[in-house]
Amino acid sequence: MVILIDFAFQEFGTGESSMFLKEVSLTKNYDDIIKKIKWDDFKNDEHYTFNHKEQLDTHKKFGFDTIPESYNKYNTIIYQKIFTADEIDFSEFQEQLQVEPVTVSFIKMKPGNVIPIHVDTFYLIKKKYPHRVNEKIVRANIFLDDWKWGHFLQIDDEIKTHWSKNSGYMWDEGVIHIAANCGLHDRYTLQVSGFYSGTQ
Ligand SMILES: O=C(O)CCC(=O)C(=O)O
Ligand SMILES: [Fe+2]
Repeated sequence: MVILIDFAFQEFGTGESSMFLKEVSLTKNYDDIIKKIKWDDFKNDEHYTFNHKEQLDTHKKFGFDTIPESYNKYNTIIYQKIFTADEIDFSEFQEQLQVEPVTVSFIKMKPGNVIPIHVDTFYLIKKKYPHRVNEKIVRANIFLDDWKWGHFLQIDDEIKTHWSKNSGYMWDEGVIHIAANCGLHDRYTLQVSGFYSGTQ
């Protein structure tokens, strides 16, 4: 077991040079948008099943040849509303995050659910823009509420808690992460994925 942890640390430890990770924040309040969404229409209990294959390599790095079967469609449910540019102001993301958004979404995670260990592969972005795959592709993941007990985000080997509403992190495909709601309240996040135009 110790050997596995060591291995994981070497692969994904903070010294990993290909890892792009920074703290980010937004100023707009999204409460009204959250309230208006008919969340039940956006239930996705196949998110993890769908991602199984592409995350196998991630899991192998931690010593698992398969993804543990105890993850299933009952404990990996997310509600994900994807926005078009008509529905939400994309210019904020360009100005405040220096990201040219390709996909923007809100995720609601009810208590008792997790998004197991994974990396974001940006598969759809790469497919849509094959001539831009050499550009820096990132995801900003912003908390839409103040931290509540039992709400976690693990990035690499650090567990993040006690966050403030509208703060978050931006990462690239080299950054392994986990989201979990072991609390009593719904957990809300915003994802902005696209091309990073910042300098650092
Ligand atoms: O909700 C979160 O904190 C993380 C979401 C995530 O990992 C993703 O959308 O790829
Ligand atoms: Fe992710």
